[in-house]
Amino acid sequence: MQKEGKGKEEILQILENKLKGDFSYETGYILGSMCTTPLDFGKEVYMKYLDKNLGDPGLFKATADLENELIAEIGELFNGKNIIGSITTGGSEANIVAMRIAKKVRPDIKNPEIIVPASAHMSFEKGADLMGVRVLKANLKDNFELDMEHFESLITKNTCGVVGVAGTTSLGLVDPIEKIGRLIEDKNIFLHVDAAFGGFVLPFLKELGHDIPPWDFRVHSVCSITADPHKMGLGIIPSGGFFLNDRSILHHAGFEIPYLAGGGFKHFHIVGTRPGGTVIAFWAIMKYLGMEGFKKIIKQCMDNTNYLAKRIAEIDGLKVAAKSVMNVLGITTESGESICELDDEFRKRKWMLGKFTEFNLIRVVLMPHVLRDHLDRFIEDLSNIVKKLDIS
Ligand code: 0PR
Repeated sequence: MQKEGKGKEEILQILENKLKGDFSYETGYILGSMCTTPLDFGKEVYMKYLDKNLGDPGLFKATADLENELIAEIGELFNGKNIIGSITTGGSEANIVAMRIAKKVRPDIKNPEIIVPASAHMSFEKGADLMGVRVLKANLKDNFELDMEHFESLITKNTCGVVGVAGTTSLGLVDPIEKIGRLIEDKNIFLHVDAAFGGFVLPFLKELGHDIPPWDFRVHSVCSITADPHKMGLGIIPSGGFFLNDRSILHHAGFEIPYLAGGGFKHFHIVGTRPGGTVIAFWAIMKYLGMEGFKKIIKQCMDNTNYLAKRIAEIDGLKVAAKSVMNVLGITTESGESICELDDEFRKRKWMLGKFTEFNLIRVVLMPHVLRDHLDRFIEDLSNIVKKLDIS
């Protein structure tokens, strides 16, 4: 560390230079990210309240109340009643919290197992590693749908939890949550839905008239949901969400910090100190956009998704991996040839996409920062790459 402090202008200039290597959303090159730039109004609100610490709800009781109000409102959006939960650092933390609860509510199981679809996010493996739970993966069929027979065959007396994904990381597909619910009925098994991405897409798609099978608390057996503000909620990075339908679980499985907030306050968080600013910002974003605001954003994203799908269909040698349900699109080769070289070529041209080698697809996420103009540039490059690599 240097002895004397530098001037603000100088520091800002140094930072500007040092951070030049980062990609920025507005260029359109970030085409495979599930995050986007937060809504401007959200940033404004966040800046105003960034010193609030929800790790100590004794000091910031009003912010804690606001968080509960926000959770309840989102819970209603997910067709639940009296939903509790918290804004987390992201979907990974929310999924790990869910896994911990699934294990905790079944102390009778000595070797607990949680069944997840093969498409489930890495966070379930992290959780398994951290808490000594085995994660069993249910196969997908050739069309990327969950193989329900295989899923069912994995359920045993060791199963403490099952997971369905509403908006898979690779393709944005939605698992048949009702069917999963039926498999575990009356079995005292915890059902968690990972809607980290889809949580702030599906309710608005439904309002836009899309046929969306029940995936949320409308499905009786669903116990908890992950849904992230920092993905399609346009919230501050990082902010995820965990939503639970049974308050009584908090009393016997919540952590208690006896010296804080006068004691008696229980929570599920993994972290201690927690931002209040991200919570307040998302409360404000929801008030500001309302149902109509979110619908408009999702419609634009879906229009772009359909546009890209149409343009891909025009290119010989390539196809979409599956019909998009939401604003995620997989590109694969018609012949089954590997997409790895394709991804390398994209990266050389600065297009940042997601490469899923296990499914042989490249993921495009049509986030709100992606514009038609970016897509036209992308398609032009794509056509040239296909020619160069002689994909047919
Ligand atoms: N569940 C699902 C279905 C997800 O897709 C993700 C992350 C998570 C949980 C975990 O969420 P957090 O990353 O908030 O903990 N999905 C993105 C992905 O893996 C995360 C991401 C976001 C990656 C932005 C890159 C990026 O630029 O693609």
